[in-house]
Amino acid sequence: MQKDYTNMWEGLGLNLENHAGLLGVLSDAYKNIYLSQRERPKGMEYFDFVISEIHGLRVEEIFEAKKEKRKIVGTFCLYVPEELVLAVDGVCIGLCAGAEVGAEEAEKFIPRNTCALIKAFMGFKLAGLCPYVELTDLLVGETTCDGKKKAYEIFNEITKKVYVMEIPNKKGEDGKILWQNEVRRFAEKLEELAGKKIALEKLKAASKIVNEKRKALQRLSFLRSYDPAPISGLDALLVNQVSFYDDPIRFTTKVNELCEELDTRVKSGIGVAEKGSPRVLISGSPMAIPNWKVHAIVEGSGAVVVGEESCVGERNFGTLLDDDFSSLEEGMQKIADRYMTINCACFTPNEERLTNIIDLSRRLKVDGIIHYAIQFCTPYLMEAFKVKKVAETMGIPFLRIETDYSMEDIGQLKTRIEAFLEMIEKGVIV
Ligand code: BJ8
Repeated sequence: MQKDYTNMWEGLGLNLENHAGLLGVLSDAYKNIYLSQRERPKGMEYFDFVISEIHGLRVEEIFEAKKEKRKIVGTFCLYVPEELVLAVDGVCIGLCAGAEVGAEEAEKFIPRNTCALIKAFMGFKLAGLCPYVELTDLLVGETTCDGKKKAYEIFNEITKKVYVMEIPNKKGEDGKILWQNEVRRFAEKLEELAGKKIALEKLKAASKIVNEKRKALQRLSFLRSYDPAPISGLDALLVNQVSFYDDPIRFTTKVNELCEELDTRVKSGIGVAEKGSPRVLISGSPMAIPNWKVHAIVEGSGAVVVGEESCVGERNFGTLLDDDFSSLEEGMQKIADRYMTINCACFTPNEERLTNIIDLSRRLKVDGIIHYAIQFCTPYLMEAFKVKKVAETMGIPFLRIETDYSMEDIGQLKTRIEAFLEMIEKGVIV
């Protein structure tokens, strides 16, 4: 029997009717997509529980953290250094949303042809659906794509708590200097917010926590290179999605426990799909909860997703921070360096992303690459053409998908994906 959180949601000013509708849709989708999978690892029970409490237990924990005077920092992008938030005893919550709710509300403030991810974070707030955004003390935006940059101006008018980090467009020396200064400026902002200075020991401890989380996610990613794959792409995607808002220490423990179970499965040759099933890499725009559409179609068609070259995936954990530093200045420098290794399509040039796709395709023994871009996401739509060339050079079949959060195109996507998988099975390169 689940606890009744109505009073808490009401206290946060949520629209109870809209909110009940959202939780109902989410719960149905979860049952249909997740709980119907076969051969799920037992370790996924924790993540099922986290989703069943998506606006419950974790929100309560954050309430408790606030009572202890800890600051809650909401983010929308991988470039925001989590280590710095933890170093002032803050709580870092990723706020991107993957559902088409509140879009109508959002369109009163931003154009219709804005990407679904931006519409969703605006819409969730405007329709009174997100307890997390209400609990935040600071919302951190960033100058990545044009849509986000401009949306944050409007979001600040609505929430009055947006702080924007400037991200350079290029990774040359000037860009790096700009970014180092931005990391220091963000640290100062957090110190001011929390009313405390970042101590070296705190920064080192925070760096270790975040690195351990990355290592656990790397471990999960490596396990997906086995055939048969010991875990479905849907489940691995969920773990990655949860990484953005769960308590980082508990999350790391649970991912490592899951990986231990997967180790055993690998040794016994147990998988979620037949050995030899087509192995797909999804590459492109991020997929926030509950955006499970493409994975569900691919895996429902008999293939297995073995990796996500995405911010909800490899771009989030691919590089560790060098946490061997002995002064605050050195720590800041290393943090800035680590975050500059993220290969977002907002950078030009962004050749490192292509190199990463080649490496991933080899390591995960990929049979096909599906490039996924959210409609109106110009950076990833543009880069899809370069990714296609890379796939062609490697002799890997390639499919480019452009979609949003709606379910209207499911039939059409299913037809295209099934045809693509058939081509993989026949060994045709497109
Ligand atoms: S580091 S991918 S999280 S910016 S989907 S809002 S890019 S139009 S989310 Fe991103 Fe940071 Fe880059 Fe990752 Fe714009 Fe595209 Fe929308 Fe996007």
